[in-house]
Amino acid sequence: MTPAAPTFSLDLQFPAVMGIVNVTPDSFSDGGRFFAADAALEQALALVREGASIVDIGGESTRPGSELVSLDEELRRVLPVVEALAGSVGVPISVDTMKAEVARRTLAAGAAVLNDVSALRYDDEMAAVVAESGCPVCLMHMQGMPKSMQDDPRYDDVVDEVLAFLEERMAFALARGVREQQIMLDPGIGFGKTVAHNLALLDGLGRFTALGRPVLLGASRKRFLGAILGAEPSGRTIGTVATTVIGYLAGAHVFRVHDVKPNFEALRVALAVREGVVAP
Ligand code: 7PJ
Repeated sequence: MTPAAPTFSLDLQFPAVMGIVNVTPDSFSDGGRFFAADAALEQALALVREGASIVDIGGESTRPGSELVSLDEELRRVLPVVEALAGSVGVPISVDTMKAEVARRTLAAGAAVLNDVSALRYDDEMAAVVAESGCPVCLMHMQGMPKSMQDDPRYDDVVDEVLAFLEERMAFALARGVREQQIMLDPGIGFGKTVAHNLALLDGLGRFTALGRPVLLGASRKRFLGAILGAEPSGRTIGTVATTVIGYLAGAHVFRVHDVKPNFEALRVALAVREGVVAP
């Protein structure tokens, strides 16, 4: 079967800021799912005003120690939000999911990018959904699964091993009919990694561009920043901006962040320096 034409291709203006839209159970606590979808829409529009050129919607927490949610629950969280955003948010909608059925249903509702933190390993049908839809997909490295991945992560050489993993997942995707142009790659900061592993990956990020595909960096407010700064998540914004600039200079393309405005401003300054791009 010939894959459908992609609704959105990866020839984004790089660097791109991907704004995180949280769809957590808490957002449902005061007023039901309609209001949750409404609040998510407001949040997404605000992120786009601040400079996001993709928004990422996730209904299953993949934070360390978290339990996976059922298909029904994930759909209940994510689908109304994608429906509310599609056609009104003005930028491509990415869905952070490991489940083929969530991918299918949200793509049908107007999502345009899949962000699979399992890199097509969790659900056997995910590769076929990606191949048939033709949509961009992010393949991310994770050692273990969220529930236990921080228990005792070990590597001989974290950069070598994460690179080899992403090469293998890319080959797997291609063998299942995904086209190379659909693929983005992500070292998976915080996913089965100690502070030292995360720092080594950030320091070695330049090596990931050798894989020939856009690199996505997701370091926003993560625990290794707390370990360096002694700060709670809300106090990790400037630390996150530092990772964005480091990532940009190392050749990363997409920056998945909570705080769009400061990260976007830092990227504009970095872009002015490196590319001479000056625009208000
Ligand atoms: C990432 C993600 C990441 C990609 C999360 C959090 C945890 N997807 N989803 N990369 N992190 N591609 O935001 O703290 O780093 S959820």
